[in-house]
Amino acid sequence: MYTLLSGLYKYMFQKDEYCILILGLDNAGKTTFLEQTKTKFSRNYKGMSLSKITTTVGLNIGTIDVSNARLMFWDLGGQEELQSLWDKYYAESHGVIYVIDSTDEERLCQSKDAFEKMISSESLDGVPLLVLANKQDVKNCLSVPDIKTAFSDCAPKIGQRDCLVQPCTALTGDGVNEGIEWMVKCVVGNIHRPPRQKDIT
Ligand code: G3D
Repeated sequence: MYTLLSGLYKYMFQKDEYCILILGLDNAGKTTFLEQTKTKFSRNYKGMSLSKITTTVGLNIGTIDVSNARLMFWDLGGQEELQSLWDKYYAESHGVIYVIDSTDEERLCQSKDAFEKMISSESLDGVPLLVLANKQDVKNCLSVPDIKTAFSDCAPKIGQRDCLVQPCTALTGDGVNEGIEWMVKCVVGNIHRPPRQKDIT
């Protein structure tokens, strides 16, 4: 009887909560992506004007509900001095969204180094990685194959983890739904990182 009642309570009043990190160099479009995600997935959310977003210093957070899952996003600052804080969040995270500025060929190598350092952390073993090739609206930007080639020597470190490189334009929302839906499917199916149970408020 207790099991039945607690199962019913869980079904009605609890969600499985997953923490998703949004990482990448400064100016990659992390905050724009987060705002676009909240606008698309939260009913009644009135997003801030995307043109007013400035680069992340510190931490932006956001929460969305998709089916029975609650995704809590932590958008961390990407400046070099802030990257040293990223690993403080790894142990708690269920997924990583890594945003690349596809127009910034000059800093692509820097972005790859930050990505490689991040995936080398044991605390992220088994965590799904969504890599967003952002700013695809800009003419002559780097394509997904260009980015895959530039990041190809990271492949052994990615290992068996779920990983998707998704073209995206955070500014217009293109590719946002596909990326989030993929991430939800991966974190829900990931037996290595069980969710937290959260009462619905
Ligand atoms: P960050 O949080 O990674 O630092 P932001 O990045 O979200 O603050 O975005 C940095 C700049 O990139 C912003 O421009 C923002 O409008 C722009 N941006 C983000 N996503 C896209 C995109 O998909 N396409 C284009 N063309 N621009 C994008 P400003 O001019 O405010 O610095």
